[in-house]
Order: sequence, then structure tokens, then C-alpha cells
Amino acid sequence: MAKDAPKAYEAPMFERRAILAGLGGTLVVGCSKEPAAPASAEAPGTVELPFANGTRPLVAFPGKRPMIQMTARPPQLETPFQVFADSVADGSLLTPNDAFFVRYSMGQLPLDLDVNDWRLVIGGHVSRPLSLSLAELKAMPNADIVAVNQCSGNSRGFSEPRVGGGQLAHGAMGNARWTGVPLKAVLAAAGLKPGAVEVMFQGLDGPVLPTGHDFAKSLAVDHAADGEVLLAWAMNGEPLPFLNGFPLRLVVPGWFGTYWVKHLERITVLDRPFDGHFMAKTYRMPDNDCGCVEPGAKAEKTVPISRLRVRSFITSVTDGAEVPAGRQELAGLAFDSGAGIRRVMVSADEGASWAEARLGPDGGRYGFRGWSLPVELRRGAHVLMARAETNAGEVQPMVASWNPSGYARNVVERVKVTAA
Ligand SMILES: Nc1nc2c(c(=O)[nH]1)N[C@H]1C(S)=C(S)[C@@H](COP(=O)(O)O)O[C@H]1N2
Ligand SMILES: [Mo]
Repeated sequence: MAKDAPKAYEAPMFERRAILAGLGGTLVVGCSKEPAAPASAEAPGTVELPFANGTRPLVAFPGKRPMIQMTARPPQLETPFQVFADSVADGSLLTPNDAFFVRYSMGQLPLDLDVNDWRLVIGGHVSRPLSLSLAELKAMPNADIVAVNQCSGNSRGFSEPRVGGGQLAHGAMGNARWTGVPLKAVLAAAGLKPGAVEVMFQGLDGPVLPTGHDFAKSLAVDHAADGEVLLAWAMNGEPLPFLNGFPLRLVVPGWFGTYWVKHLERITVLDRPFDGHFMAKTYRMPDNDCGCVEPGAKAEKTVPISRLRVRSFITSVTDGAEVPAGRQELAGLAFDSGAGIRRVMVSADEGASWAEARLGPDGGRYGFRGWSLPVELRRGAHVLMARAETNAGEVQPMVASWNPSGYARNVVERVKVTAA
């Protein structure tokens, strides 16, 4: 990010103000217990993530409430876990836009973006190259889908042994209703030429140094045209927050966030597989069933990361909490890559016995699914666990596997509480 004068951006949701490059002027810092509480610059808030070196500042960027800041440049913000608990408790299961996590690989954000000048360019191996304004895209048939966006590095901070990369707790995920035009319709308008194999997506952000790699991802052409992949301009009924990809982003239901390219600028149809840095060198998993290797080992062969793995979380109590002894309702959420959640099993005795939770309403197979179960907790220490199974028979593992990038964690998490 340039060190000179702060730049500004314009988006419908925000007043024009100097941001990001000149953060000092607009920083708002909140307190950890109540993310929505009035912010105070005098009392910088911090949170303690439950692993070594886990102290993080809580910082409010434009359009966002105080969030767990992993890095400031580029902004990398985690959702405080209480936000998920609230969305389970109120039954929405949706992550509010102002609390949705933010992840960038690139240091140079498109802060000068003027949506009136912005165009999405579609080219490459097509019969009719296109350049479309936001209004033209919105005039095409609209679709919406509820889907989870989760970073492949979500929960990386819990890797044992530790791995390099952003030390995230569980807040690099979120569930939203996305509105846009199916990519299929735009590709049909451009006309795929015979021999098209992949579709490449580029965002407007870029590397700080010209020698850096541009953020570009690709999907197989059949996947891109499956009708579910969206070019989305809205999230939970509002225009995308700038930091979540304004004015347009890719939504790839069931796939890890790395494919959900933000600030889309260009779509290029290719007649050969794309071998850019973010496909060929990074966001790759060991090429075996577990996507894992012995701790400390390197994978001999890797493949691009793709589908989400089934996960579940207890949200009604947090690790380390003191809870009243007696009967209480445990609640949480589960999600997978689109088979849908068949059941969630819950243990209040570290896995010695399990009971089946009651699933909440089905809000769509790509979204968070709520669950709840009454449990009886005697005085003393308890280890609580939730374990989800999908309609395809995928079950969360009891023992964590390891890979060098700490990607795709989905082990059954342990929540230790003391009942008093
Ligand atoms: N243009 C652009 N899009 C991007 C990225 C990026 O660095 N630049 N990061 C990707 C990664 S790794 C993730 S996890 C998601 C995060 O989406 P969010 O910031 O809206 O939560 O954006 C993806 N899209
Ligand atoms: Mo990511």
C-alpha cells in the first residue's frame, strides 16, 4: 500500500472518507465483550484467541463494526465468534454484512473505484467479447443463494504443530444470502468457443510491487456454467460492503473462499488450464483422501483446494466458560459443501456418549444449519463436542489431520466448560 496521501473510495453504503491508507484518522476501536457497543478511541479493545500469541486488536474499518484484526494492510479481519452465536440464537443463521470477515492477499486495494466507470470485461475463448456495466448485469435474470464463504485458513491457529500463515481462530467464515446473475447466463451471452476448458477470474486489487503476483483464480468450465456460481452484487439484501468485493464478486457455493474473487474486473475463458500463482503454487492440498501428511512433512503431490469439508460448532457456550450447573440448551451450527447436514451428534462427556441434536429449519444446502440439544451438566468440568454428518455420509474426524498450510481444518472441536 502506498505511503503517500490517503485514498478514498465511494460505495453506496459509505460516505466518502479517507480510509485504509490513512487508517489513523478513521480508526474506531471497540471493546471485546460487546462488539456493537459505542466505540472509544481511548480504550483500545483486544481479544485473546485461544492459542499462543493470540492477542489481537479489535478494530472498526469503514462499513464494519469492531472486528478481530489480523493485519491492517491489507485489511484482514476475523468475525468475533459471538456474532455466530447471535445468528443461531435469533434463528437467522446469517452473518451481518458489517461483521463479515475480510481476507486479502493483495496489498493494493481499488480504493479509487467509481462504479459508474466500472465494467466487467468478458473475453478470451468466446465468440462475443463483452463489457458490462453493473446496470446491464442487474438487468439480466437475477438469482440468489444462501451460502457459506469460508477461508481455507479458517482455524489455522489451532494447527498442532503450528504452521505459518495467518493465525486465525474460527472467525474466517460467514453465511450470507448472495444476489446476482448466474455466471452461466453471462458465459452464454459471450458464447463459449469449442475447446473452452477453464474460466479465469481477476479482481481489481493488485500487488504492492509490480513483481508481485496478481490475484487470479480459475474454475473448470462446467463448474463455472453449472448455474449455481453467481456474479453477486448484493449480500443479505444490501450492496456488497467495499471490503467484501464491491461492486461485484464471484460466489462459488460449497467451495472455499479463495475462489470467491472480489472486485471482479475481468473474466477470461481459456482453452487450457490456468497455471497462475494462486492456482499452481498456493491454495493447494496434499493429493490424498485426508489432504494431509505427517506433521512436519512436505506433500509430494498436491492439488488445488476445492470443496468445503463438513464442520460444526457449539455457539451457545465458549471454550473456558463457567456455566450454571443443571439443565440447559446447547446450540450451534453446522455446514458442508452442499450435500446438506443429515445429523449433528453432541457429547457432553468428551465423546464417551453421544445424543442426536434437533436440527433447525433447512435454509438451503449451502448455508449454516442450526441445531440444539438440552443437556444436563453436573457441577464440575465438562468437555463438550459436536459432530456433524452430511447426507453424503461425510463425518467430521475425531482426530485432527495436519497439512503444511493448515488448510481445511474440520476436526470435532472440544469446548471445555465448568458448571458451577
Ligand atoms: N480480489 C480478491 N478476491 C479475493 C481475495 C483477494 O485477495 N483478492 N482473497 C480470496 C480469499 S483467500 C478469501 S478467503 C475470500 C474472502 O472473502 P471476504 O473477504 O469477502 O470474506 O476472498 C477471496 N477473494
Ligand atoms: Mo482465504
